[in-house]
Amino acid sequence: MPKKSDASSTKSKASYGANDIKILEGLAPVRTRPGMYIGSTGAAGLHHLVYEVVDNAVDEALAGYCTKINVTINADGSVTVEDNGRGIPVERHTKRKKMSTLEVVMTVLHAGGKFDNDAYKVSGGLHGVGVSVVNALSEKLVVQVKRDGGIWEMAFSRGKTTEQIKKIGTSKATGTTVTFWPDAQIFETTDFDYETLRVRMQEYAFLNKNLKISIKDERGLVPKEDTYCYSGGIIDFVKYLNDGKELVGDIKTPIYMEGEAKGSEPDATGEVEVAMQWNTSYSENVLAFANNIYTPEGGMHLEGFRTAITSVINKYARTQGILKEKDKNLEGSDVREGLCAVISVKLANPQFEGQTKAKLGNTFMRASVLKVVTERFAEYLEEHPKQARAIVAKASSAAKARQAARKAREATRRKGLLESANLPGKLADCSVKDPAMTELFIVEGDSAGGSAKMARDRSIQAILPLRGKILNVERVGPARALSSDTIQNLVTAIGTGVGEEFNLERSRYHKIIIMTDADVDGAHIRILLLTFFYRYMPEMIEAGYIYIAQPPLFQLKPKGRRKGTYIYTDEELARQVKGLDAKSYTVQRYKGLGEMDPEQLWETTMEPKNRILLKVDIEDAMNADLTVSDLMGNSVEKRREFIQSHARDARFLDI
Ligand code: 1YM
Repeated sequence: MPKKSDASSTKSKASYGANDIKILEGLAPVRTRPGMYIGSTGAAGLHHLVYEVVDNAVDEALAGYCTKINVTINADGSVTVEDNGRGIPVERHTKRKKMSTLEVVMTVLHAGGKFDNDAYKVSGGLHGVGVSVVNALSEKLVVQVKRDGGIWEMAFSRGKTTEQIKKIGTSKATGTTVTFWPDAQIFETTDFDYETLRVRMQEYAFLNKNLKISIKDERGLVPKEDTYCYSGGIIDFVKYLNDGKELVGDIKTPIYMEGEAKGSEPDATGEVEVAMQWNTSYSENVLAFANNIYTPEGGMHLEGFRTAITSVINKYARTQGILKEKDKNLEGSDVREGLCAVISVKLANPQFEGQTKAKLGNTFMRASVLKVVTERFAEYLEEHPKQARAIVAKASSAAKARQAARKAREATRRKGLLESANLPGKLADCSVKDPAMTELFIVEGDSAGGSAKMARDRSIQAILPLRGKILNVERVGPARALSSDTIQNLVTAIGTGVGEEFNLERSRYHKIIIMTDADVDGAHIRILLLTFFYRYMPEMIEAGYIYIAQPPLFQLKPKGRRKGTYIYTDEELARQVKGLDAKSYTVQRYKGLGEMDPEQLWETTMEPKNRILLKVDIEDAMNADLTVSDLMGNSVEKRREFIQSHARDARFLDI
């Protein structure tokens, strides 16, 4: 029987019998090959220790006995995880008569009632290894259990018992508290990052409704604390992801579907939950989880979900006559345009596959998710005709845009826009043909373009002036984007093509340098260009081919001299003029590149030996996507804020 993932529902369950534990092996192998158990000994592995302990507490919540989990990064760098569940059993273990059950749980690999087939294990970290692994990899670990009216304590070092179980007090409450000091002999770093843990705790709270999770950092002068608890669970997760976005069909509350998962094998059981809501953007944001673990590579649950929504929407569109007999079916990518969804499945024996073990392999989950979503979503569409029409309309317009974009790409190819003979007239190309040596400056406006053409080293530097602003590709579909002259010129000059036809090897330059004015308009054009690259040529960013030039903001000139020093930031200017007599110098402020003569532009911004170039990189594609959508989506407020705060600073590169 699947357990409900509602942490507030308390169920009666026969209490754990100490006999249920299966004895496996000791902890020595964990210390010899830590990577096998926690993935790595870097920062990721270190944080995994916390998740492993929290997973135990979350399991207790899923079983219906725990409602609150507190995580604290202590002042000395250790971490404490506390729950208000039943407490790990402390009585003597039936098979290992000399040991308490608590000691077995802490010192024996894979020990735990959770590993029984009948008592099904729901949570469990990426490797599902349990708290004994954390013990093995900690210089010290202290566990306290409140249970049966008493408080019990035990201590360990590197997995070995250092203090036997003893009763240290009485308490009417129940729960488990684990404090551990990660072993510096094992980990490359033992410094926990609050943000990393905070984000993960918020995710746990979204995925387990009504479970209250607090996280605290007591290391700094000002302690940090955040508390999460969501009565809507993944419905609240989707609302959070869609915050500030314009919604399709006025569907203010995400569509929610749940049901049982069942396969033919006896242990193939679990549960399925999905929440989804479309926004008017062009991107897809579907997050799939299995047993509270994010599966970025997808897997069976995601496959079932995708198949279901595509077929339900097509079927509905046909029966309603929105799709005519001659019309082609809507494709998966059409129905997922603008879709934000969270899929969360919980199952007995999860199999994580793929390179990074980030893909769910249990095949029964495909059919289970397919069934739940097909039934529930079809019902939803029947019951909400207005919303259903809006969803189908969004998918149909995506299909039209897809067909138009294909035509535009074909036309691009037919016109030979990718052939160098058809390079845009505005491009002042360089003479060297080896892309590894050449650079393309994208310059705002014809006047700056003129200066740049005069200033450049024409053997290796090409100049492409852009007239006015480029389209916001976040807000128009690919058909419009690719038919714009400015974008066509850009694509042709670069030479790689876009979309399915993109080919990095055809890039005509290995440095594409965005050179815009240091004012608000310049900042705006820069972000529009970055959005274009992010959406249409992300490979160029990944290859490290996209740069931002940094022109100076000021020239500080001693009176009577022809030449002064160039200054690139406000702070630097303040530093330089401090203590100078105001009458002894002048400050020239450059508002635009056009104000510099070609010689100055060369010296300060283009000459390889002097200039400052900032490489654009996408460290975390998911965050980048959120940031770009935030900035370029519909929230005028966020965009204005951004432009104001970055107008004078070209170093906003974490986009
Ligand atoms: C801060 C970490 O480990 N909580 C926790 C663990 C257990 C129980 C309750 C528990 C489980 C069961 C019965 C059961 C564990 N028990 C075991 C084992 N928090 C934390 N809270 N009674 C208590 O699963 O039947 C392993 S974990 F094996 F002893 F049952």
